[in-house]
Amino acid sequence: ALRSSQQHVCVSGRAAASMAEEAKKLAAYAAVDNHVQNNQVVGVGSGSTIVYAVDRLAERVRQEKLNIVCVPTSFQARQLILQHGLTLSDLDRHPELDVAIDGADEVDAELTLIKGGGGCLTQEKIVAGCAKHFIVIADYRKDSKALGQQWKKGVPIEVIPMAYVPISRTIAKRFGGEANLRMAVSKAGPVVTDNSNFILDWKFEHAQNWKEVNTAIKMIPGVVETGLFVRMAERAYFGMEDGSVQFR
Ligand code: ABF
Repeated sequence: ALRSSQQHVCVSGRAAASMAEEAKKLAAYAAVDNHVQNNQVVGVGSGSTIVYAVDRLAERVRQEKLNIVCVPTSFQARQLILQHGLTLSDLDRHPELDVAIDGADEVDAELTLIKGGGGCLTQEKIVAGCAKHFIVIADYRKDSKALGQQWKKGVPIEVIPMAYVPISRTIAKRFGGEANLRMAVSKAGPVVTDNSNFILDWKFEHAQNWKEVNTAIKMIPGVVETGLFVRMAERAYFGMEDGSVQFR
């Protein structure tokens, strides 16, 4: 009996995972098809959902002979752009982007985002901030009424390594909850970002005025950037369990 119930859990776990992958793909394709046009500069986000967006971009470049230039938000994004034979650029050459497309860890009703589960929040925020339109792609599990309902790991905050203890204490004292140093999976040391910094994950206790909190945390000496994206996203596409795509 034990074995059969374990098998059941395993099979339904696999089915859920493949449903989520399909949902990511639906959202990514919808964003690329609705927001990317010929002769554009496109910001390329990080994570697993963006992989489908880059697939679709490459497909459209091949099929429609689109002339587009891509600006990456991470080492991963850079590799994806190169592996797909897309044109790689940077903010020196293209400081203004037509559109940036990226994933998120959670998206609330106002399109406030938690990002940075993958540790690339600073570059992601810079690139999104340089784009005329910032479009989010996600599966149904990221869709939330209020931040913290879906993403339980807290708000990622990139910090200068020497300051992680005082920053963590200041955040807990002023805003409640706790801010913990993100450790590598091996637990041998902290996660180090593409910018050679550390990440704190702030587990907040209750809803906040995210605009104010974001500004206040950024003012703490040693904070590089927060994973709170307030009033930046113009639209979010969600791939749904039933195979549809919703947006807001
Ligand atoms: C990045 O990738 C991050 O800001 C966010 O943490 C994550 C989303 O990843 P996925 O698409 O794998 O859910 O965009």
